[in-house]
Amino acid sequence: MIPVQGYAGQTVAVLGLGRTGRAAAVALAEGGARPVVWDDSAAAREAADDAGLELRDLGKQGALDHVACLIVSPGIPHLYPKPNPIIAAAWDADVPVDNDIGLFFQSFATAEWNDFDTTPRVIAVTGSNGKSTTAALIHHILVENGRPAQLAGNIGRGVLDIEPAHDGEVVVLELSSYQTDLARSMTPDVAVFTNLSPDHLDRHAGLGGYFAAKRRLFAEGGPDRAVIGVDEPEGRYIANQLIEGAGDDRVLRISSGQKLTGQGWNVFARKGFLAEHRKGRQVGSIDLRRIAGLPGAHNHQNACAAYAACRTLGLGPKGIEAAMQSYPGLPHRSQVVAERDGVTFVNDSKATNVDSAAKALQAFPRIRWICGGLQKEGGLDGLLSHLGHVAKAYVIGREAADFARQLEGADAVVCGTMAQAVAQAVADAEDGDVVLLAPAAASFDQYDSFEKRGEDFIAQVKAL
Ligand code: UMA
Ligand code: ADP
Repeated sequence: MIPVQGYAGQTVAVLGLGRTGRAAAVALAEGGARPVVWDDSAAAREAADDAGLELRDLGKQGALDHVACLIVSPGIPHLYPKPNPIIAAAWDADVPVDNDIGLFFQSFATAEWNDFDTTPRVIAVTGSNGKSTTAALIHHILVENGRPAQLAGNIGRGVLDIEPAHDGEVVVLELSSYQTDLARSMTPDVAVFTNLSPDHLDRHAGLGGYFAAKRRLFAEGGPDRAVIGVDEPEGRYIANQLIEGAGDDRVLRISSGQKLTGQGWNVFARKGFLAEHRKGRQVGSIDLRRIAGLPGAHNHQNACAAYAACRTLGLGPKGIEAAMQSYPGLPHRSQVVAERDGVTFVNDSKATNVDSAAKALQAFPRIRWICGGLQKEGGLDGLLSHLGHVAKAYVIGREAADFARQLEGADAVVCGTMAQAVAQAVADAEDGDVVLLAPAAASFDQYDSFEKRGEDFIAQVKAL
């Protein structure tokens, strides 16, 4: 774990006791602070008590007196849709509010680094979609090329839970908008922005608030190198804000689909080929079509982002390509789970929003599409122009009928449950079809998480 620096001898309050809060409390204590912790769930409080953490009801009058800082978990909405009462009390009492990401950046570098030959680096990845894939791919490429590396953040491991850095180590962090929104310090060496599409709008009071939260990663002091997806205007805006003039290679632009012709440092994928151009000349290329773990144009965008981030650390194109060949993929993202009688079953349960599902629908030629669940704001209109490869949609979820009704132009059948959807899709499937779970919705109407939904899909497929 990373002992937190800067709070020795002081009381620090921790709100939320999931993976983030528990790791933060332990790391604060290790750094000499006195953590006092709270969670709105009685079960979480009991578990913390059992683990020897000091509970304090942070909602009580005076609970924040003499508290140096309040550390908040990402799953707790602080401002929208309405202010959290404990966090609002901290604002009123002038208690600084921070999160584990802020603590990480203020604590990562230590005096030991003076003896290192190579300073440890941090690569932070944000964006609406492809964060986990890009972060995991960067980590895989580094490890395969003999560079010590650790992976943490939104991908599932609290950032303070990692080991202190070794000589030359690279820490790869996936950061969500919930995390970048609150962190008081964010100083990665390399920051990556994959893309932007609407998500988590209620939490950020709309797309502008959501983008502003992500953009903070590039504003706080600015990374040494920025890898920016420029397929949306928001990415082009960030890239422009960072450059000091044409050809400034502190910014690496990436694209899936566009040929980037500028004088700077560009990495783009077109028709399955990745190309790296620097100062107008091609310096590297990869045939991505042969890389099984990264199917579809959306994964080619992730490949460009990971390639670019690794190039900033001096890795060569050949070593990067070899590592991509062995990238195993992440569960629930374009995950091939079975092949049977010429039909391929793909679990993309993490496609929880319209944009990610639309990308999955373009990755395969003929699709039996299992979709539906708890719809996000904005409706399904963004999907309608991407239904060309869909032979039939099999809709699950409590509001399956409403979901199916919105899929104008598609042959859609209301199934309700995963078991029924898989059974019907299999009954209809022909040689060469892909049965794809890409729900375009959250899972919480029927499951605890997208992982549980994906596991149910796999179980139904295995049971065939
Ligand atoms: N809680 C309260 N009050 C509230 C809300 C929650 O006390 O109003 C408590 C809950 O009772 C619970 C704790 O807070 O005990 C949970 O905190 P949390 O939701 O922040 O969960 P963690 O376990 O700390 O996990 C978080 C991220 N969760 C969220 O952002 C919702 C994990 O990302 C991340 O992997 C982990 O930190 C380590 O960094 C998950 C996620 O869903 C995968 N992320 C979103 C996404 O990818 O779309 C952003
Ligand atoms: P994140 O961590 O940002 O949610 P993941 O890598 O976990 O991203 O992928 C989530 C879903 O988004 C996947 O199921 C896939 O369908 C889709 N996806 C992956 N990469 C991209 C991308 N670059 N653009 C759009 N959608 C993507």
